[in-house]
Amino acid sequence: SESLVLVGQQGAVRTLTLNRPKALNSFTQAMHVELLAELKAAAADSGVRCLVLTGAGRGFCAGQDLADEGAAPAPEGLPPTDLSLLIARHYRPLCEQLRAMPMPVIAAVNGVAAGAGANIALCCDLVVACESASFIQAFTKIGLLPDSGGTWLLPRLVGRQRALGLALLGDKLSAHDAEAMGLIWRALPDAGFEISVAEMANKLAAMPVKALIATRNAIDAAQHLSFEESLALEAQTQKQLGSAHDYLEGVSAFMAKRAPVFTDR
Ligand code: T3D
Repeated sequence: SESLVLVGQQGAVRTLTLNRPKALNSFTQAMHVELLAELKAAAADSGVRCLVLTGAGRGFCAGQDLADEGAAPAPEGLPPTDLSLLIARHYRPLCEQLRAMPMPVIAAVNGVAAGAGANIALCCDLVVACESASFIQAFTKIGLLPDSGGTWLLPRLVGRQRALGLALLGDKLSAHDAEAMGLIWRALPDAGFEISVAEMANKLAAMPVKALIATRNAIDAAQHLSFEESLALEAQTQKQLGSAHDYLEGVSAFMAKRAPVFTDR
Protein backbone atom coordinates (compact mmCIF):
# COMPACT_ATOMS: atom_id res chain seq x y z
CA SER A 1 0.00 0.00 0.00
CA GLU A 2 1.17 3.56 -0.66
CA SER A 3 3.01 5.46 2.04
CA LEU A 4 0.97 7.92 4.08
CA VAL A 5 4.05 10.12 4.38
CA LEU A 6 6.22 10.64 1.29
CA VAL A 7 9.91 11.26 1.89
CA GLY A 8 12.04 13.38 -0.42
CA GLN A 9 15.64 14.53 -0.18
CA GLN A 10 17.31 17.32 -2.18
CA GLY A 11 20.79 18.05 -0.94
CA ALA A 12 20.51 18.51 2.83
CA VAL A 13 16.78 19.31 2.71
CA ARG A 14 14.36 16.52 3.70
CA THR A 15 10.72 16.96 2.71
CA LEU A 16 7.94 14.99 4.40
CA THR A 17 4.64 15.11 2.52
CA LEU A 18 1.41 14.06 4.24
CA ASN A 19 -0.21 11.77 1.71
CA ARG A 20 -3.94 11.16 2.20
CA PRO A 21 -5.06 13.75 -0.35
CA LYS A 22 -8.60 12.36 -0.73
CA ALA A 23 -9.26 13.20 2.94
CA LEU A 24 -7.21 16.43 2.82
CA ASN A 25 -4.36 14.62 4.60
CA SER A 26 -6.33 14.36 7.83
CA PHE A 27 -4.63 12.28 10.52
CA THR A 28 -5.34 8.61 10.97
CA GLN A 29 -3.43 6.63 13.58
CA ALA A 30 -1.52 4.96 10.73
CA MET A 31 -0.40 8.33 9.31
CA HIS A 32 0.68 9.43 12.79
CA VAL A 33 2.87 6.34 13.15
CA GLU A 34 4.56 6.96 9.80
CA LEU A 35 5.07 10.67 10.40
CA LEU A 36 6.63 10.25 13.84
CA ALA A 37 8.96 7.53 12.53
CA GLU A 38 10.06 9.79 9.66
CA LEU A 39 10.64 12.75 11.98
CA LYS A 40 12.81 10.57 14.22
CA ALA A 41 14.72 9.27 11.20
CA ALA A 42 15.35 12.83 10.00
CA ALA A 43 16.46 13.92 13.47
CA ALA A 44 18.99 11.07 13.60
CA ASP A 45 20.37 11.72 10.09
CA SER A 46 23.30 14.16 10.03
CA GLY A 47 22.67 14.65 6.29
CA VAL A 48 19.43 16.51 7.08
CA ARG A 49 20.01 20.21 7.80
CA CYS A 50 16.48 21.49 7.13
CA LEU A 51 13.10 19.74 7.22
CA VAL A 52 10.02 20.72 5.23
CA LEU A 53 6.54 19.47 6.18
CA THR A 54 3.88 19.80 3.49
CA GLY A 55 0.78 18.08 2.09
CA ALA A 56 -0.10 16.21 -1.09
CA GLY A 57 -2.94 17.48 -3.27
CA ARG A 58 -5.04 20.56 -2.57
CA GLY A 59 -4.85 20.55 1.23
CA PHE A 60 -2.15 20.73 3.89
CA CYS A 61 -3.97 18.82 6.64
CA ALA A 62 -7.60 18.82 7.85
CA GLY A 63 -6.67 17.72 11.40
CA GLN A 64 -7.96 14.53 12.93
CA ASP A 65 -9.71 12.15 10.52
CA LEU A 66 -13.05 12.22 12.27
CA ALA A 67 -13.95 8.77 10.94
CA ASP A 68 -10.76 7.03 12.11
CA GLU A 69 -10.62 4.59 14.98
CA GLY A 70 -10.45 6.28 18.36
CA ALA A 71 -11.82 9.62 17.20
CA ALA A 72 -15.45 9.07 16.29
CA PRO A 73 -17.81 10.06 19.13
CA ALA A 74 -19.57 7.08 20.69
CA PRO A 75 -23.35 6.91 20.14
CA GLU A 76 -25.61 7.84 23.05
CA GLY A 77 -25.66 5.05 25.65
CA LEU A 78 -22.25 3.58 24.82
CA PRO A 79 -19.07 4.37 26.80
CA PRO A 80 -17.80 7.77 25.60
CA THR A 81 -14.80 8.11 23.32
CA ASP A 82 -11.74 9.17 25.33
CA LEU A 83 -9.87 11.60 23.08
CA SER A 84 -7.03 11.95 25.59
CA LEU A 85 -5.87 8.50 24.50
CA LEU A 86 -5.33 9.64 20.90
CA ILE A 87 -3.61 12.76 22.16
CA ALA A 88 -1.29 10.84 24.48
CA ARG A 89 -0.48 8.21 21.89
CA HIS A 90 -0.07 10.42 18.82
CA TYR A 91 -0.60 14.19 19.01
CA ARG A 92 1.60 14.98 22.01
CA PRO A 93 4.59 12.96 20.79
CA LEU A 94 4.20 14.59 17.36
CA CYS A 95 4.05 18.16 18.69
CA GLU A 96 6.95 17.57 21.06
CA GLN A 97 9.05 15.97 18.33
CA LEU A 98 8.41 18.87 15.93
CA ARG A 99 9.51 21.43 18.54
CA ALA A 100 12.66 19.44 19.40
CA MET A 101 14.00 18.76 15.90
CA PRO A 102 17.76 19.39 15.69
CA MET A 103 17.36 21.33 12.43
CA PRO A 104 15.00 24.13 11.34
CA VAL A 105 11.52 22.93 10.37
CA ILE A 106 9.46 24.73 7.74
CA ALA A 107 5.72 24.12 7.44
CA ALA A 108 4.95 24.66 3.74
CA VAL A 109 1.19 25.08 3.93
CA ASN A 110 0.05 24.27 0.40
CA GLY A 111 -3.70 24.43 1.07
CA VAL A 112 -6.23 24.37 3.88
CA ALA A 113 -4.84 23.67 7.38
CA ALA A 114 -7.71 22.93 9.77
CA GLY A 115 -7.95 21.84 13.40
CA ALA A 116 -4.86 19.95 14.54
CA GLY A 117 -3.55 20.42 10.98
CA ALA A 118 -3.31 24.17 11.59
CA ASN A 119 -1.67 23.83 14.97
CA ILE A 120 0.82 21.21 13.84
CA ALA A 121 1.92 23.72 11.18
CA LEU A 122 2.27 26.32 13.94
CA CYS A 123 4.48 23.93 15.93
CA CYS A 124 7.07 24.25 13.14
CA ASP A 125 9.77 26.94 13.26
CA LEU A 126 8.76 28.88 10.17
CA VAL A 127 5.32 28.69 8.60
CA VAL A 128 4.92 29.74 4.99
CA ALA A 129 1.68 29.34 3.06
CA CYS A 130 0.68 29.79 -0.54
CA GLU A 131 -1.81 32.61 -1.10
CA SER A 132 -4.74 30.25 -1.67
CA ALA A 133 -4.08 28.35 1.58
CA SER A 134 -6.11 29.01 4.72
CA PHE A 135 -6.08 28.33 8.45
CA ILE A 136 -9.13 27.22 10.43
CA GLN A 137 -9.32 26.62 14.18
CA ALA A 138 -12.12 24.17 13.43
CA PHE A 139 -12.27 22.64 16.92
CA THR A 140 -15.05 24.60 18.60
CA LYS A 141 -17.33 24.03 15.60
CA ILE A 142 -17.48 20.34 16.59
CA GLY A 143 -17.48 20.88 20.35
CA LEU A 144 -13.74 20.60 21.09
CA LEU A 145 -10.99 23.03 22.11
CA PRO A 146 -7.86 23.84 20.10
CA ASP A 147 -5.31 21.13 20.79
CA SER A 148 -1.87 20.24 19.42
CA GLY A 149 -0.54 23.25 21.30
CA GLY A 150 -3.18 25.68 20.00
CA THR A 151 -4.08 27.21 23.35
CA TRP A 152 -0.38 27.83 24.04
CA LEU A 153 0.73 28.84 20.56
CA LEU A 154 -2.10 31.13 19.46
CA PRO A 155 -1.90 33.78 22.22
CA ARG A 156 1.90 33.79 21.98
CA LEU A 157 1.85 34.26 18.22
CA VAL A 158 -0.99 36.77 17.88
CA GLY A 159 -2.08 37.89 21.39
CA ARG A 160 -5.09 36.96 23.51
CA GLN A 161 -7.78 38.82 21.61
CA ARG A 162 -6.88 37.49 18.20
CA ALA A 163 -6.32 34.01 19.67
CA LEU A 164 -9.85 34.10 21.06
CA GLY A 165 -11.25 35.51 17.83
CA LEU A 166 -9.73 32.67 15.85
CA ALA A 167 -10.51 29.92 18.36
CA LEU A 168 -14.06 30.92 19.35
CA LEU A 169 -15.35 31.87 15.90
CA GLY A 170 -13.51 29.15 13.96
CA ASP A 171 -13.63 31.16 10.74
CA LYS A 172 -11.39 30.54 7.77
CA LEU A 173 -8.35 32.84 7.83
CA SER A 174 -6.60 33.57 4.55
CA ALA A 175 -2.85 33.15 4.23
CA HIS A 176 -2.47 36.92 3.77
CA ASP A 177 -4.48 37.68 6.92
CA ALA A 178 -2.44 35.03 8.77
CA GLU A 179 0.74 36.82 7.74
CA ALA A 180 -0.66 40.24 8.60
CA MET A 181 -1.45 39.17 12.18
CA GLY A 182 1.87 37.40 12.68
CA LEU A 183 0.40 33.91 12.81
CA ILE A 184 2.72 32.80 10.00
CA TRP A 185 5.98 34.08 8.53
CA ARG A 186 4.92 34.66 4.90
CA ALA A 187 2.12 34.17 2.40
CA LEU A 188 3.74 33.45 -0.97
CA PRO A 189 2.33 33.39 -4.50
CA ASP A 190 0.80 30.06 -5.55
CA ALA A 191 2.87 30.13 -8.74
CA GLY A 192 6.32 28.86 -7.84
CA PHE A 193 5.39 28.10 -4.23
CA GLU A 194 7.45 24.90 -4.17
CA ILE A 195 10.43 26.73 -5.64
CA SER A 196 10.15 29.53 -3.06
CA VAL A 197 10.00 26.94 -0.28
CA ALA A 198 13.01 25.10 -1.70
CA GLU A 199 15.01 28.36 -1.85
CA MET A 200 14.22 29.10 1.77
CA ALA A 201 15.02 25.53 2.83
CA ASN A 202 18.31 25.52 0.91
CA LYS A 203 19.27 28.81 2.51
CA LEU A 204 18.62 27.44 6.00
CA ALA A 205 20.40 24.15 5.22
CA ALA A 206 23.53 26.10 4.25
CA MET A 207 23.48 28.10 7.48
CA PRO A 208 25.14 27.09 10.78
CA VAL A 209 22.40 24.75 11.99
CA LYS A 210 23.71 24.60 15.57
CA ALA A 211 23.39 28.37 15.82
CA LEU A 212 19.87 28.23 14.35
CA ILE A 213 18.74 25.63 16.86
CA ALA A 214 20.42 27.43 19.76
CA THR A 215 18.56 30.58 18.66
CA ARG A 216 15.20 28.81 18.52
CA ASN A 217 15.78 27.15 21.87
CA ALA A 218 16.81 30.40 23.58
CA ILE A 219 13.79 32.25 22.16
CA ASP A 220 11.52 29.46 23.40
CA ALA A 221 13.23 29.33 26.80
CA ALA A 222 12.84 33.11 27.16
CA GLN A 223 9.04 32.58 27.38
CA HIS A 224 9.58 31.58 31.00
CA LEU A 225 12.82 33.41 31.89
CA SER A 226 13.51 36.87 33.29
CA PHE A 227 15.57 39.33 31.23
CA GLU A 228 18.59 38.67 33.44
CA GLU A 229 18.16 34.90 33.07
CA SER A 230 17.97 35.28 29.30
CA LEU A 231 21.18 37.32 29.28
CA ALA A 232 22.83 34.51 31.24
CA LEU A 233 21.50 31.85 28.86
CA GLU A 234 22.71 33.86 25.85
CA ALA A 235 26.20 34.12 27.35
CA GLN A 236 26.36 30.43 28.20
CA THR A 237 25.13 29.40 24.75
CA GLN A 238 27.43 31.89 22.99
CA LYS A 239 30.36 30.31 24.83
CA GLN A 240 29.46 26.93 23.32
CA LEU A 241 28.85 28.33 19.83
CA GLY A 242 32.03 30.39 19.99
CA SER A 243 34.11 27.26 20.51
CA ALA A 244 32.42 25.32 17.68
CA HIS A 245 33.89 24.82 14.21
CA ASP A 246 31.12 26.78 12.48
CA TYR A 247 32.17 30.01 14.25
CA LEU A 248 35.77 29.61 13.07
CA GLU A 249 34.47 28.90 9.57
CA GLY A 250 32.05 31.82 9.59
CA VAL A 251 34.64 34.37 10.67
CA SER A 252 37.38 32.92 8.44
CA ALA A 253 35.08 33.06 5.42
CA PHE A 254 34.05 36.63 6.22
CA MET A 255 37.66 37.75 6.53
CA ALA A 256 38.66 35.97 3.32
CA LYS A 257 35.60 37.34 1.48
CA ARG A 258 34.53 33.82 0.49
CA ALA A 259 31.32 31.83 1.02
CA PRO A 260 31.33 29.84 4.29
CA VAL A 261 30.85 26.08 4.37
CA PHE A 262 29.11 25.18 7.63
CA THR A 263 29.27 21.56 8.73
CA ASP A 264 28.32 21.37 12.44
CA ARG A 265 24.97 19.84 13.26
O1 T3D B 1 -9.14 12.83 18.23
C1 T3D B 1 -8.61 13.62 19.00
O2 T3D B 1 -7.59 13.42 19.70
C2 T3D B 1 -9.18 14.96 19.03
C3 T3D B 1 -8.33 15.81 18.20
C4 T3D B 1 -8.92 16.65 17.39
C5 T3D B 1 -8.04 17.47 16.59
C6 T3D B 1 -8.78 18.01 15.42
O3 T3D B 1 -8.14 18.18 14.44
S1 T3D B 1 -10.41 18.42 15.59
C7 T3D B 1 -10.77 19.15 14.03
C8 T3D B 1 -10.96 18.12 12.97
N1 T3D B 1 -11.05 18.73 11.68
C9 T3D B 1 -12.14 19.36 11.26
O4 T3D B 1 -13.14 19.49 11.93
C10 T3D B 1 -12.09 19.86 9.83
C11 T3D B 1 -13.08 19.08 9.00
N2 T3D B 1 -12.98 19.45 7.61
C12 T3D B 1 -13.52 20.58 7.12
O5 T3D B 1 -14.11 21.38 7.81
C13 T3D B 1 -13.38 20.79 5.64
O6 T3D B 1 -13.05 19.56 5.04
C14 T3D B 1 -12.31 21.84 5.27
C15 T3D B 1 -12.79 23.23 5.70
C16 T3D B 1 -10.97 21.53 5.94
C17 T3D B 1 -12.11 21.83 3.74
O7 T3D B 1 -13.34 22.00 3.10
P1 T3D B 1 -13.52 21.67 1.55
O8 T3D B 1 -14.90 22.05 1.19
O9 T3D B 1 -12.39 22.28 0.81
O10 T3D B 1 -13.31 20.08 1.42
P2 T3D B 1 -14.33 18.92 1.86
O11 T3D B 1 -15.20 18.58 0.71
O12 T3D B 1 -14.98 19.27 3.14
O13 T3D B 1 -13.29 17.72 2.16
C18 T3D B 1 -12.77 16.91 1.10
C19 T3D B 1 -12.83 15.48 1.54
O14 T3D B 1 -12.01 15.34 2.70
C20 T3D B 1 -14.23 15.06 1.96
O15 T3D B 1 -14.38 13.71 1.64
P3 T3D B 1 -15.36 13.25 0.40
O16 T3D B 1 -16.70 13.82 0.69
O17 T3D B 1 -14.70 13.86 -0.81
O18 T3D B 1 -15.28 11.76 0.43
C21 T3D B 1 -14.19 15.22 3.44
O19 T3D B 1 -15.12 14.40 4.12
C22 T3D B 1 -12.79 14.78 3.76
N3 T3D B 1 -12.33 15.35 5.04
C23 T3D B 1 -11.96 16.61 5.27
N4 T3D B 1 -11.62 16.78 6.53
C24 T3D B 1 -11.77 15.59 7.14
C25 T3D B 1 -12.23 14.66 6.18
N5 T3D B 1 -12.48 13.40 6.48
C26 T3D B 1 -12.27 13.02 7.76
N6 T3D B 1 -11.83 13.86 8.74
C27 T3D B 1 -11.59 15.13 8.47
N7 T3D B 1 -11.11 15.96 9.43
